[in-house]
Amino acid sequence: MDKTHIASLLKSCDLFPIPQGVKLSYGTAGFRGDAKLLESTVYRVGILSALRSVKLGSATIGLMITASHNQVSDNGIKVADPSGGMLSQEWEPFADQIANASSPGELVSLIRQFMEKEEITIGDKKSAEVWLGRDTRPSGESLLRAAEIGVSSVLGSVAIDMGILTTPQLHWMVRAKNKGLSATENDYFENLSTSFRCLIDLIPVSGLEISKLIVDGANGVGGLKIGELRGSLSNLDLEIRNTGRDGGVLNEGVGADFVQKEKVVPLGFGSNDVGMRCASLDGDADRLVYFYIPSNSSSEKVELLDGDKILSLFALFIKEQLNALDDDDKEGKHSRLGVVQTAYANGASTDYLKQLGLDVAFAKTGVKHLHEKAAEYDIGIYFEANGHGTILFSDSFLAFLAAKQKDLTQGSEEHKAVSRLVAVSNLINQAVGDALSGLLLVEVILQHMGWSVQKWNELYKDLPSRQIKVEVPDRTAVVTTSSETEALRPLRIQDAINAEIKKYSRGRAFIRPSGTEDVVRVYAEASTQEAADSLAKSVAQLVEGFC
Ligand code: G16
Repeated sequence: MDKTHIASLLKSCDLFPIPQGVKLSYGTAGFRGDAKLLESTVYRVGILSALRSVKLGSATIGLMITASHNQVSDNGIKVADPSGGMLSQEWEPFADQIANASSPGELVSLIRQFMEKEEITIGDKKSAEVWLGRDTRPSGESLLRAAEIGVSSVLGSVAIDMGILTTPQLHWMVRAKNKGLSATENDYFENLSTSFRCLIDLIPVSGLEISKLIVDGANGVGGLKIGELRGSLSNLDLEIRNTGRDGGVLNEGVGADFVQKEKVVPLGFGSNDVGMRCASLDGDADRLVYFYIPSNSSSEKVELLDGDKILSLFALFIKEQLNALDDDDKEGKHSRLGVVQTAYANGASTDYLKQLGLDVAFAKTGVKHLHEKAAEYDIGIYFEANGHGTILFSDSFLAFLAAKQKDLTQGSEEHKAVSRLVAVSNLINQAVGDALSGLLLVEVILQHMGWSVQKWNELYKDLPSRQIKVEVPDRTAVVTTSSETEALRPLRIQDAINAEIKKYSRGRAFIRPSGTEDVVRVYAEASTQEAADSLAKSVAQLVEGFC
């Protein structure tokens, strides 16, 4: 970096003083926190993403301004790598360091050291491109400006504002752009509607009656975007509620996180919707859960079909298509199907997936961990119970499918199965979990099977579970094993948790510090709802006592 460049960096840095007494860390999904405290962080992540683009030969990097499921006054920032996946974990410590640098001088010196280590050189030519997106939070616009200034303060870097998007849209566009494909929002919509149509055309029985799906848009960007997409979809009867246009507050009593954690009816839904198939998106539309209000329900309770049930439906469908391939291919190296879950997966779902004969792997919470694991398979399906997940197809398996599609006789059962797999690989967002593409795949599979939401729910019966969040002075006091199923710190808390678990039939519980909110999360499972509630409560009390 020459003197002029350093001077310009110091000048722009002065515009965004770091808030006092705040320690930031690049968590499960980037930086999150009170939007009022984030300008300096976002500006600095702008610099990081420009450097990342230079390092990777001017590949396009994505920067998404969102705090997803968090309350509306929060915001956050996450970086999408050229593959469309999350920022390489190797760069996370640098993100932490620069976000916490206490003065412009320290920031510049950290950047210089890092550039030297990573052998990054910047010149006059255009050498970096960063695409910026934001959700509908009111704080998004000014934070986006801070990110732009951060990007532009690295010589030769260009920031492009892509407007209001869902997180998965930006990831998809970044991936497409770096593959040399056309990558506008229209391309994204067209890709979804074309591949959805293709799967609909491959449904064995035609002329089925299509029942209505009611979507809860969490008063966020997902409801708006699915509204834009609706016009180009046939064979889908959609009603969208909680679009944010009717005065509702983002994520407040609505959305996938609320419905999945509380298992109650979101605002805008009620007794008129009993038995209807309903879906909830989260604040930036990267999570999806389904639910219905049972007919015998006297309370607000819903029957929840969470990420585990979506995963099971996808696995069943993909397996059915693989079974239709001839024997050589089924046994061959190309048909390795695996699924990935986290410690939050309901025990009953894991049992079910194993009964299907699937290879079930586990990863830490956070899609970045599950994605990495799923990429080890020819077809890797990953889902967190909270509804965040997708399906990955390896390049070699896609090449194998393309060759098969050419060779097989059109209209044969095998050709149809191969065509379905190809269409799924186009429909599903392979960059990251995407509520919109996930929802379309669920809908087409239900039509393919001729199933109602109730029938789908019968795949297996969830073990009763409960999740609680506990506010503590310092959530980093809780340190877990890599599988997150045991707490290493505070010392002796795990022994106390184990003693509680022993009191319950089929009891299971764990704690972990949230990566997106200032809380410690408690998960408990047991043979009855009362027992799961009581186990969760006693573990939460232990957290309060120990932390
Ligand atoms: C983010 C991640 C998810 C993860 C969730 C957990 O979700 O993208 O993979 O499951 O955080 O958050 P925590 O660490 O607080 O439990 P989102 O939808 O908020 O981006």
